[in-house]
Amino acid sequence: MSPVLALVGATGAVGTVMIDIINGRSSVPWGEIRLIASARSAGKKISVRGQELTVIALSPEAFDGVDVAMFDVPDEVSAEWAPIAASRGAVAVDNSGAFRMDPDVPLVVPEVNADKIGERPKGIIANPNCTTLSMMAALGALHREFGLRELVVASYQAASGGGQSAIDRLYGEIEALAGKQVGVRAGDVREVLEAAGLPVSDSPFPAPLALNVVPWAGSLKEEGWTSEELKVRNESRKILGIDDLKVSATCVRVPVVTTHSLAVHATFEREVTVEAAHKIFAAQPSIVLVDDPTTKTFPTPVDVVGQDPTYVGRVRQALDFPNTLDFFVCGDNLRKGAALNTYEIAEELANRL
Ligand code: 11C
Repeated sequence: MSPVLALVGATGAVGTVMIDIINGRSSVPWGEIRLIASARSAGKKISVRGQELTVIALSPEAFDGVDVAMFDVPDEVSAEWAPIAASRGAVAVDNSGAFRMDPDVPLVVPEVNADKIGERPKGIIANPNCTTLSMMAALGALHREFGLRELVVASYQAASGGGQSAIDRLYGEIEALAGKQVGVRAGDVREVLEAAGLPVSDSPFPAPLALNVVPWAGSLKEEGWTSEELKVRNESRKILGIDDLKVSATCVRVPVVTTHSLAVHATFEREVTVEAAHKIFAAQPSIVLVDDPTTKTFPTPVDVVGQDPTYVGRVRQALDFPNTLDFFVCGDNLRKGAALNTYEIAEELANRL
């Protein structure tokens, strides 16, 4: 019998992208797709692969008969409900941060560590944070060839990583500032935003995002690091299976709607060349190499948004570090960074059932 797939959080931002991804597949292995959301959204009708499906309310019984349950919900909802889904016989594939660092929960990027999918004593598999995920296909491929030792990254994160309210805030700021000659004196952007009823105190970001960059993502953790920076460090180590990988990350929010970018400085055990890296990137189906410095061809978020692959460019051998490559990656944080990777894990599970 064909397996049953459940999508928890079907009406949320990532859930909506998930349905888009399912609708875009040429074929799917599922005999039934069940849409689950909060009681508030229950009863809503959503078209999935030509069928009008009714969203049902989250309850233990909603998981009966489900083989794979994908969770696109906040951490606390996953923490409570993924174990319930697992206890009802489903494999929970969770896109929240609730289980990522649990030693009994694999953290999976299929093209890097699909072998971990079978090791799931709790019946839960975690999907990484979108910032970490955006560089994993590239780093996994390079690591297999050259042995990764050290990673220094700066992220350029889109507003949508903060959810719909963060997207709305960016659009609101852009509208308030449009046509004004601002950004020329310290404080002038804040003044215009305040006059437009958009004080920074009401923003999901700790500073204006439009016409600006904001070196902060997530919450404050020990010694001045943010949660996002620590996720990049801890999750990279776990996915790549390098416990002692040296990592230093600075996470920055930029006025982009969707698609995270990262400037990566990666040091390997063995000497690397741009030519060898190009070959490795070109051979990886989930990577698109866009790299011609002579024509100033490189990936940028506006050209990558809405697409599945990770885009890689600006590949350079670091001048003063023979074993180090510098490169730039862009990945849609709602697709491969969230919904797509979760769905790829679910499909991999379906193949193994
Ligand atoms: C952001 N990366 O851009 C975050 C959003 O751990 O799944 C995803 C948070 C997470 O703000």
